[in-house]
Amino acid sequence: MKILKLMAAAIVLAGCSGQPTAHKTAANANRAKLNVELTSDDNITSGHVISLTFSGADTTAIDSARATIDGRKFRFANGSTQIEIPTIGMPVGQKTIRVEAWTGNGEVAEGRARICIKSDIEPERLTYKVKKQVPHNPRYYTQGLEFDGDILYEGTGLEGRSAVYKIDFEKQSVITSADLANNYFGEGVTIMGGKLYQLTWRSCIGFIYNKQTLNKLGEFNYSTEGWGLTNNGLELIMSDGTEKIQFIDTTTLQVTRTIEVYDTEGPVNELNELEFVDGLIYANIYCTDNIVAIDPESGKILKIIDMRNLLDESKLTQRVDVLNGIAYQKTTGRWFVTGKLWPTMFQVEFVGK
Ligand SMILES: [Ca+2]
Repeated sequence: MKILKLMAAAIVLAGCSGQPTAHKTAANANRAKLNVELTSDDNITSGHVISLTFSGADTTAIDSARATIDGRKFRFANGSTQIEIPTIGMPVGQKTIRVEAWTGNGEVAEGRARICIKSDIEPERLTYKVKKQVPHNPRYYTQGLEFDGDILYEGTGLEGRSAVYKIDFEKQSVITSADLANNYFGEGVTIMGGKLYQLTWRSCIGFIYNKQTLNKLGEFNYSTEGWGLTNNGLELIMSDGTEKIQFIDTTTLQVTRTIEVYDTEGPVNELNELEFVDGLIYANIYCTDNIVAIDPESGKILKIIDMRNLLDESKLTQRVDVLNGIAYQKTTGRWFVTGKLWPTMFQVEFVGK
């Protein structure tokens, strides 16, 4: 009978433990280990090829082997312990490559390697022009900003001051609002299917409201911090302060997939307030003047918009915090940007540098 040498060794070792009947089961549960070695760099650019080889098994006993990355499977040529895996079409980010090898009797050996894929796209560099300035309540610690027709919804943070506001944008008047309990720090908001969803920062809980009345309809949970929120009409799209963006099914309220956001240098973290426009996720990056546009499939950054000097702080008498809040009004094609405690909301146009 053909058998992997390491598998045989595992069974022999198990035999020394004095539990003969459990040998096979234990060996199968703890698969024999393959050493997987990258022969290409472990930090590569999207589009390049991952090369790897494995060892640690009797290769003459192996009937077939495959590598799995991001759920995609690549079969090794018969008898080969080397493979080249194209990365075209793969999302960027940290990946685990799993290699499995089978013998004729179905026994398996397994090993893993880690790799990081960076973006191959040099982002378009943009800046802005201010078209108009409108007042913004300087008491609002803006964490979520989104239009629904003529209505602007704004979610605010800080413990004891967190709320969500439904605002008649033209009249600049609050139609209704809902306060969060004092122990919650409000974060991103988004409107989908007649409901408003709101995140909290570190409480791992989100709230669901009727968008008309702001009466609370329910809650949902997540395992990370909550930062920005938007949606693509099908799923909620959420940032958590890292380079990751999670997609949440609104029926099950479970995370369905996650992307990692990278530029050509590496991961871009602290993605904060979000806006989904024309198939791209826009995110302002915490404590910077940058808004980035992200491909929601690959995680690659396609545009970087430099928002430096948007708010002239020299004339301000009150304290302000960082830029946070992007809202695109679909009905008029207007972009608005503001910040935490800013007295002004800016209608802007993004232009080439
Ligand atoms: Ca937004």
